[in-house]
Amino acid sequence: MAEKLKPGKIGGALSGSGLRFGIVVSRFNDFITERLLAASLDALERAGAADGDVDVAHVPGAFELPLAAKKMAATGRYDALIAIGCVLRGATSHYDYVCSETARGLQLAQMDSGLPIIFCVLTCDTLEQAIDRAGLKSGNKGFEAGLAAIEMAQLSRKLRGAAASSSPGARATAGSRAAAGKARRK
Ligand code: INI
Repeated sequence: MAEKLKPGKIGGALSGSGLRFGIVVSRFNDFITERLLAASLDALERAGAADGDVDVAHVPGAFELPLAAKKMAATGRYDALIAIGCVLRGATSHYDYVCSETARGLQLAQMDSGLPIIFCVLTCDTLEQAIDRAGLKSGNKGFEAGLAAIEMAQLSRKLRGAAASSSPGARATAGSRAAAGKARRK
């Protein structure tokens, strides 16, 4: 066990103030998705996000979430996105295609854009399981998604700042600033 090493910690604070969020919500199973949306908005509001800094777009079903999220990311307006959906298993394999392509598409959109896209898509065998995750026995996954969006937006800002200050150009500028300071002090 390491005893002396104190690693630098880079964390995302849970403050939504000054950050902009986009939420894309599927209308399919809206009995569930609107509850997830309400809880996400609640988390953002409690953490200090302002009215004009949160936009909500609706799409027909979970399968449409990735394209809408990708287009929202391309606007450059947001610090993080939340994708909300609910896929319920039916009698055919349709469920598997919708689940896997939605997850894959959202991950691709996130990796291509570099913008955090929080995966708030319930994939349940039964309606009861979905209800449990939208405000009943298992809490509300929408609220958790709101917190995750804030944390990832903050962390991304910090990492962008860290990258900018450790780039060769920034190091050179910092180096010449230090040299100029030394020269002035001489
Ligand atoms: N979309 C969902 O969001 N949840 C589902 O449970 C679902 N099922 O079961 O079919 C669903 N299907 C629609 C799909 O997401 C697309 O909207 C549709 O195929 C049009 O592209």
